[in-house]
Amino acid sequence: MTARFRARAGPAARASAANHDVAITSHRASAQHEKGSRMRSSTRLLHLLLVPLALFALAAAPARAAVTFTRLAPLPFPVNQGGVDFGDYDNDGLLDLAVCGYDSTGVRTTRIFHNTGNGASWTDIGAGLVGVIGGTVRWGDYDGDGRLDLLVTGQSASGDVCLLYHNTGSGFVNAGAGLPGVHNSTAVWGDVDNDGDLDILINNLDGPPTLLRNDGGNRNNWVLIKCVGTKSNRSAIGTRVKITANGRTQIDEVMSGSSYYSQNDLRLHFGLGRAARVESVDANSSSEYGRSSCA
Ligand SMILES: [Ca+2]
Ligand SMILES: [Ca+2]
Ligand SMILES: [Ca+2]
Repeated sequence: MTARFRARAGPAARASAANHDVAITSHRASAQHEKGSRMRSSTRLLHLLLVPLALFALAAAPARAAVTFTRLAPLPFPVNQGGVDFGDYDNDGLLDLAVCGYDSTGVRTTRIFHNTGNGASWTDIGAGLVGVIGGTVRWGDYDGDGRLDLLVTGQSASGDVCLLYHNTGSGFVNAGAGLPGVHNSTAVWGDVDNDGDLDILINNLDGPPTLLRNDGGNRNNWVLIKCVGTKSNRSAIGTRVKITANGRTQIDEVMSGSSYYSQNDLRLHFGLGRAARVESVDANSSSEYGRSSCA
């Protein structure tokens, strides 16, 4: 009896791979089948009713796209007491990586890794940045020239720092912005006065925040893009926006809660250099929760 039951359970178990509800119904019907003809009749009737209902439910259910996850290569190296940020500093369409913190040998470090294989391989570009811990790294185009610059905050070997590195197109140099040092806290970008350049908000440990207005960063042209989800995810987190202006294509993504205890302005800022118009804007946000519209 048990053997027959298990034998009948086999096909039902295999059916469960296609639909869990159908498999459970079949399994229970098989167990009751051994208890008498009256029960057999009722279970047959139940089965006859439930199977068409299950098939109807299958037909009525919205189709779900198959989802797979592929493990990529490990990120370049582990850090302790640090921060991380993604940004496409060389405008090749692949998000690159900035990292700061203690490395595996206990040395303070700040590094930029070039994404050389769609996330599968990374190359340390040897940017020569000041190493920090207890802080963060932030990509942002402070001068609107179309190339992402890097803000580095935290505790260096010589004290607390907030350093702005200018992206020259062939490397990163200290912009000499004279920003106040940040101790065990963070800094973020956002255009708080809506004048087209990115300002800086520093969240100080055990002290009031410091707001630094960018004066002169909007001498180049710029565009601010706000994305809104149409169903849920109203903040459009995860939306990737691609713009092209004067033949240069840039990408950015709406990110939330990134790096160290903080997040940037949810609007995406693109510096356009001398380009007077944006030739194309593309937002990729397909999901079962709806698409995003951007303005
Ligand atoms: Ca890149
Ligand atoms: Ca720049
Ligand atoms: Ca501003």
